Amino acid sequence: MHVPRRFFTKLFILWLFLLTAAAQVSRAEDGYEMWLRYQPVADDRLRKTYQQQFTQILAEGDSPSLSVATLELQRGLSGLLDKPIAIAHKKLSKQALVLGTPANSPLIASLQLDDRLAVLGDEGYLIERTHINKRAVTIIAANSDVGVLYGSFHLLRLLQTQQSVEKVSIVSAPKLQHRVVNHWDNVNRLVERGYAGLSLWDWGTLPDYKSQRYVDYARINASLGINGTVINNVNADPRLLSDQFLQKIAALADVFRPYGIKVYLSINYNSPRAFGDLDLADPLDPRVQNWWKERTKKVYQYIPDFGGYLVKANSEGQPGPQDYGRNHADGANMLAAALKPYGGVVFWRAFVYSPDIGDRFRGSYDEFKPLDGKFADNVILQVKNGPIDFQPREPYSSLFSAMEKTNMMMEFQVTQEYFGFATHLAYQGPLFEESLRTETFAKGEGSTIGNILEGKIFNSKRTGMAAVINPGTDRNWTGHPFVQSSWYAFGRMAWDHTISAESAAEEWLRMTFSNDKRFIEPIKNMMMISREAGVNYRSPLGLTHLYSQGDHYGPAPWTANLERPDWTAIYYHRAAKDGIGFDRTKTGSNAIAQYPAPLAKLYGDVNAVPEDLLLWFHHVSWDHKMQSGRSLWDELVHKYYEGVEQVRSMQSDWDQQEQFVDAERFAQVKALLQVQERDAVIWRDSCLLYFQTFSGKPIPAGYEKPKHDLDYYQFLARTRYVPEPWHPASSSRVLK
Ligand code: BDP
Repeated sequence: MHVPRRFFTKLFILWLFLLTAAAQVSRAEDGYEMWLRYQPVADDRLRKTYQQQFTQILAEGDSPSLSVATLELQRGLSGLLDKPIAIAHKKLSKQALVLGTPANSPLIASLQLDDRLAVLGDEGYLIERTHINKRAVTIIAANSDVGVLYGSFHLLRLLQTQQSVEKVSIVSAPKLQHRVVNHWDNVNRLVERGYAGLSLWDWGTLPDYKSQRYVDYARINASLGINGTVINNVNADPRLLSDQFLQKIAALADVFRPYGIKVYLSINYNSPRAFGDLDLADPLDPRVQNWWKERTKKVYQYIPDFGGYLVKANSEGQPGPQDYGRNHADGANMLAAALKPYGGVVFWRAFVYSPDIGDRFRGSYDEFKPLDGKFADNVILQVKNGPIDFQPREPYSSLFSAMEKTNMMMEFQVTQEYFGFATHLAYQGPLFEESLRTETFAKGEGSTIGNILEGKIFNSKRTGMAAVINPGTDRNWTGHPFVQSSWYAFGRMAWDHTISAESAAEEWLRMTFSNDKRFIEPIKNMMMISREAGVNYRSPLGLTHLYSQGDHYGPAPWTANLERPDWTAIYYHRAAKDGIGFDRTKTGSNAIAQYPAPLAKLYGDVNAVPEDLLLWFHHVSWDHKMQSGRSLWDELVHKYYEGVEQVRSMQSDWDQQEQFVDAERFAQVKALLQVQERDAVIWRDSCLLYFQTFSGKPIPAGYEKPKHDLDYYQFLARTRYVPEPWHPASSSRVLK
């Protein structure tokens, strides 16, 4: 049969067409854009409505923040609407988007919004449809240009998540003042607990070269309303306070300033000694006080809007006021006095646990409670979520309900130090939500952690929330693409602590991947179970810290005999023939007494305590009867197996999403989930086989058998690969 040549030509053209189409569909995305992708709105009808509503961006004023807001809107709208959109500074056209403050925009001023704006403070904004000069417009108005920027990101988020904005009317203001990210970056660019490449800050080329990454980093944070960044590790290198470094840091501050982000520094308490200027760092010594005044003055010469200092003192070997027989308040207040003339603040960390305290849980309360009311008003105590550390589940730190006369802020961890690093998928939104919604009964009902942070319960003057984040030089910033989602949830909840983990997850998914319902529903559920899965296969029912020293990746519940007992795993689980768990009731360490009475009562009652905290507070027998009717041992087995099954269900949820996700991110997440499943099995088997040596009970019928014996898992733990590219900077370095 003769086939005409034309046929082959057509076939070739068709092949070319299909190839290009396929390339478009699966356009590789590497996650760099995070949630600011601004892809064309897929729903045609909606895109057209948006096109009609936004024909022009009109910004009358002129300031760095306003101009980054305008450019972001232009970039966002042009992408989402799939058509170029013009910026104007004077002439108003129909269906314009008008932005500004009454002070810099006569058009906004003409709307007489003063009363409504008055309650929104420096950072709030309103977005609405209205008319100016009889023309229908959408406005973003605020008291400050940064407020306008936040409003711009909010509007873009509405479009990115495909909300109808024809009748938009939004009023928003942050509930907390200091919304801060913490970097644990060392000067040598290794990031403590980072797992996503090297530090973002390229000290070698700063201040001359300002990488685009710094700008994009600022955009990402500003899109959430984050207004502060502590750029270096709490295990701080004193060199950052030197002139050389301050020049470099000033360059970063210049990049961040238009985005409303202030720079803060972690300081080393020994700095006056490290610089070789003094031979002591006693906060009550006038020479030391003067040293800090002078250095701080220098800092402000370089960075006029510098935020302040974050301090880890007398904690895990770091220097501090106690080295001179002084207390934390003496230490913090001395720095506060140096910062005060410039409006700076001290974030003083409460993460302390002295080696001779019997129960580490009690540590920070016992040290700080006696100092309540003694801190200067520009000091904020930065308290970790849990009384121990950033464990997968902890009860809240008892300081939150106890420090009535002290400003306090929350410290969360977005980087997954205890959640499988950048390998496991563990959305932290549910953890943040659980913590923020915890009822403490500090002043009766409604005394949730969120309300305490907001200042509503103790009338605190300064409020805030911080998170340790991990972005590094990895293209997608965070290593695992889903670590981005925890950063996102943190930022949203720092703005408004009542935002739910579920809605933050949904927003993030829509912006980061797809608005398709068939994708969102299963993957949102996957995210929502991921934290609990991580708890279940690691340390269910209130167990905690079953890692080996330093390596916080895999299981080593048998870890014993270290320099300090509270660095071992056996210290935490206390497994023995008679049962398991840490007795923190009256018969034990009585740490429970640090909580308000109703909670102490609840947690102290072995039959009433929420079961997910049972072994935090009680040492119970292996036969203890659980609500399910199972014995404690059987319940433990059940939970560990459930964790593994949850990971398997996460895998199958993800496997079905190929059509909605670009090839690169799809393959990466799929592969990482495979690793997670293998690790979850290792966790489960290691822990159960080890605890079995105490309980003496079998794994009930019906469960798959552990793959190996205990020896095998112990050897595995000893030979495990652990990325640990961090080494705290030397604090004893002498600079002169
Ligand atoms: C611990 C980390 C350690 C940090 C410390 C801290 O393992 O790397 O330096 O917290 O928060 O959980 O200071």
